[in-house]
Amino acid sequence: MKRALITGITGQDGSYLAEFLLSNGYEVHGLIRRSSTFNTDRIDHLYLDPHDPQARLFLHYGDLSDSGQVTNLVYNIQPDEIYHLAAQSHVRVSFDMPEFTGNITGLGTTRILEAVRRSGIRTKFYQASSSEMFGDAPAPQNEITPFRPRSPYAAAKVYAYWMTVNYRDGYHMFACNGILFNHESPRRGETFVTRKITRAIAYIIAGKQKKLYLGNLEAKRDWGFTPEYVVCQWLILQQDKPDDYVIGTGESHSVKEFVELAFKYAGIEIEWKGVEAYQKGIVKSLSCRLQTLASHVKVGDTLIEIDPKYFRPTEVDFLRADIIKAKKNLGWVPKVTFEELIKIMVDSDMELIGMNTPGEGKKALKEKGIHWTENKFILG
Ligand code: NAP
Ligand code: F7E
Repeated sequence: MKRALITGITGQDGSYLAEFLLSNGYEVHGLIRRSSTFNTDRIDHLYLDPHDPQARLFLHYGDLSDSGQVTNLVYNIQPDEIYHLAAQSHVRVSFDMPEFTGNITGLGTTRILEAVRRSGIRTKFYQASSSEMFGDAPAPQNEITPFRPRSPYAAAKVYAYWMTVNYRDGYHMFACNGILFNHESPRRGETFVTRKITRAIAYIIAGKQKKLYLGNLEAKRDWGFTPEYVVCQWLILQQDKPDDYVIGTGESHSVKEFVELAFKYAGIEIEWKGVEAYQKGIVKSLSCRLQTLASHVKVGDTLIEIDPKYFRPTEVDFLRADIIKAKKNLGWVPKVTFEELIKIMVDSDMELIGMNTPGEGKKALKEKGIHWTENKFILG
């Protein structure tokens, strides 16, 4: 039985990766932070009491700022594979907390790499690198595109990227960077733009929220479906040689397109009025289904407004992945499309608030052999 250590197991990616590794026979260890309220929602469905002979998921307290604890854990667990996913991962927040972000998102990686080196164990190491590192480099971006980071978060990830390469070259470690473009899912944190939008739609329809306040609508991202991306994280560590890979869909869409399609799927057609960066999203028409479901929403209502507090001092305008290398070496191609991703997320947020959904998201997954039951995704 292979043994894996996941940092960031309570996050979006960590939870799907844990699910995937457990379903593939791994023993999984996760690093979690102590918090005054529960932070294990995303993995509760995987957890068994450690006394249960069936238990294969084990959680350990620790923090990326605590090198002693991290070193002890790596040494005691002796994992075959380490997936280092933990980070202060919010780009906007990194402008408010640049030093903290450098410490956790940047130096955190060095602490794990050093823990491996000092404990002398042989383990494969995965670093969660990010498309944000490309910043304003022209699209499409691939493994040889130079990094031009545009935020404290991206700068910290560039540092961690090069530390991973250095430990691979200098100490012959099996250390790899997965340079993942944005990936989303029903488990995405509520303050990232996709989830913020799909959740707001459910709340507006349920009459629990009046408006959605957003920042820059023109930014373009390459958005994929997270359960498919964690398979790549695993595939990267199963190759004969350690290497770095760009993972994305190869398609790019603006935040505005995401908003329009998500609202349309829920039954609300949006039109934009007003000046460039401060446009308002107004209800142009409503589907019959929506008129019955949410009679409080009317044609002419303003549902989306811009709040400048969500603008970033420096923005990344256009990201689109060139995934030729991943296709060739990993044999990986994403199945879930942009429109399907939106439907999956809207369905999920409507379900969470107790409403019937149009159901096309689930249908699309089923057709692709991905089973979505009780909060779990099982990749066929
Ligand atoms: P996420 O949902 O924000 O999860 C971050 C995880 O890191 C959480 O488990 C969090 O624990 C943990 N963490 C934060 N600070 C920590 C600390 N000081 N010590 C220990 N653990 C800490 O992020 P994600 O979307 O799953 O992304 C996973 C990784 O991929 C991150 O490194 C992110 O930067 C990177 N990435 C993400 C994307 C994307 O589109 N999602 C794309 C490229 C790269 P709590 O639950 O206690 O907060
Ligand atoms: O922003 C714009 C915002 O915060 C996407 C992280 O997982 O992916 C993520 O970083 C775009 C940006 O993701 C709002 O300005 C408009 O242009 O969802 P986001 P991100 O910054 O791309 C990368 C790959 C990571 O590595 C990160 O860890 O949307 N935007 N209005 C907004 N963004 C937010 N959050 N909130 C808004 O109201």
